[in-house]
Amino acid sequence: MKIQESKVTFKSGRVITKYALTNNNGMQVELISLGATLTKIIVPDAAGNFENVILDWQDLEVYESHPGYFGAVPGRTAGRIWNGQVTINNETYYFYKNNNGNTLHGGKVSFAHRNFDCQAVIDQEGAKLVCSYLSPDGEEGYPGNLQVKVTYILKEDNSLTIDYEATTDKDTIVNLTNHAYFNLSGDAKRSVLEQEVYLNSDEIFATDENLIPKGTMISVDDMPEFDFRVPKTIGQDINSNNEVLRYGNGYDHVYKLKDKGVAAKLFDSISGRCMTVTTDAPCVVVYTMNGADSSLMHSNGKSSKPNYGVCFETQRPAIGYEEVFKDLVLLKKDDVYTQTTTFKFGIL
Ligand code: G6D
Repeated sequence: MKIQESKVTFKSGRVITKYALTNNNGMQVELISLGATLTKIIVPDAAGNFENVILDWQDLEVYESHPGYFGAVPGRTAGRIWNGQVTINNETYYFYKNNNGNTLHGGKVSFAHRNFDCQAVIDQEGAKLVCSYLSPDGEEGYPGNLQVKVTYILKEDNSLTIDYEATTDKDTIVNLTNHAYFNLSGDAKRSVLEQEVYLNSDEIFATDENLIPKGTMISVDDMPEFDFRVPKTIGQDINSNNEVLRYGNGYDHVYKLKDKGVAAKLFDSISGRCMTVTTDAPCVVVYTMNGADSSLMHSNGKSSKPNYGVCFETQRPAIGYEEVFKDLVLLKKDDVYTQTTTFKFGIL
């Protein structure tokens, strides 16, 4: 195991730190302290070619404010909050409305755009990066001083585990995830439309046209476009005229997981790469990058294009109409929020 680190100073004067964690098989994970962001995951294909399997930006300064949250930890609450407000203990808190009159991924300045304090260490578990951030009471409208810790662990079995932990001194809401855009072709040489997905889920949260949960569920038996219980390519149904699919202009929906353990799998038959996602989170948002800013360049030298990445954002549900599901993202004073997710890479 090896860890390298270096400082980068942005034009804004902001100083961030870059990290590269490498295991003894040659798998490499690169991160930056800004947003506790994953910038590269480099794994071999069936022919032994080591290539990056997540989308990252050529210019690191794009990460300072990009609304795609590439590889970052959005927060204080990943996902959406209906009408940008929540009532806790009879007090109503108001958040910045940055998405169709609702709040998305923590509001105006998400955790994705905050610089974390990171410590690198190698121990018996693997190569670790422990990223901490103290979100002050009232930041982005949220109550409570929230101490956040996100730990990335690269292991010798070619897996990357992300452990999330948060504590607060006042009842608040919290919902953390990682917003990496995966593409197993390697250096995003192809779109993800021909890559296959498996999901351990029978139902999605029903939403309105702005992807706000309504409080009910939809069985994938009734909407087979969303059924990934048998692996199928992302492109098979993505352009169907299903109304719910069109709300997201593709997949951008919260799946309720059947149980803890394997949540999802991603396969690329051309490169031979595969990835297994396991989590103790109750849900996963599958997002197929349904829009892109073509003026921006990924590190492969190509401009950003839709459907060149797929996200598996393991998390709790969003807060929907009339604050439905808010109890599932509540964190009481003196309780501890935890979530752990592992991405394990292999060859078909
Ligand atoms: C879009 O609706 C999607 C979100 O789900 C996603 O997280 C974001 O882009 C990056 O707003």
